[in-house]
Amino acid sequence: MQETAWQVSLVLMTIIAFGFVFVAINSGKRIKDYQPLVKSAYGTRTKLFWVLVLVFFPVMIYTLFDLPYSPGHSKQDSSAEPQVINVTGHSWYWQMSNNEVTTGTPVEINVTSADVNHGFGIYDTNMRLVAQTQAMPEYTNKIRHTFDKAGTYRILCMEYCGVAHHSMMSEIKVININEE
Ligand SMILES: [Cu+2]
Repeated sequence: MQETAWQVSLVLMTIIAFGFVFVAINSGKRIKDYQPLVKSAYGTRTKLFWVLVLVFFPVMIYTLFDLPYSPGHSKQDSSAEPQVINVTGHSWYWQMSNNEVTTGTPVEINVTSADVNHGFGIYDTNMRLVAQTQAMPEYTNKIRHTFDKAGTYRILCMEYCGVAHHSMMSEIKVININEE
């Protein structure tokens, strides 16, 4: 899967590179009378703008209420002593102070980066996003999440950060507190 992603990326990068070369070669040529073309293109652009506004604004409003992860600051969380994981994103791996937590107690995750921006996303066993934040250099973002279900949760990078972005994977093992 990762190999396929890498090969597809390479092919797409090559196509884009050819596109740039094509434009560079043809940029010297002049089209004599392009005024009518400009007029119709501007007309299309205005129409497209309003179509995008009318279609995507309601979609945005509707989907905002149905975020696939919890907002993270629920009241029941605030009293208990949290389990802490400190995370640093590197190109291209996650450095984590701890990979094992238990269900029922909030987990406080402090996320930062050693180099460029990364996206720290936690996915459950069905690959559904449960929590996420940005990993930023010289800044620490905090997320608080209480795991209800035991299992191996996957960490994926959610922000394109370079050629080996797809290999930025890690795991958090969540153990059921009653089985301890
Ligand atoms: Cu990335």
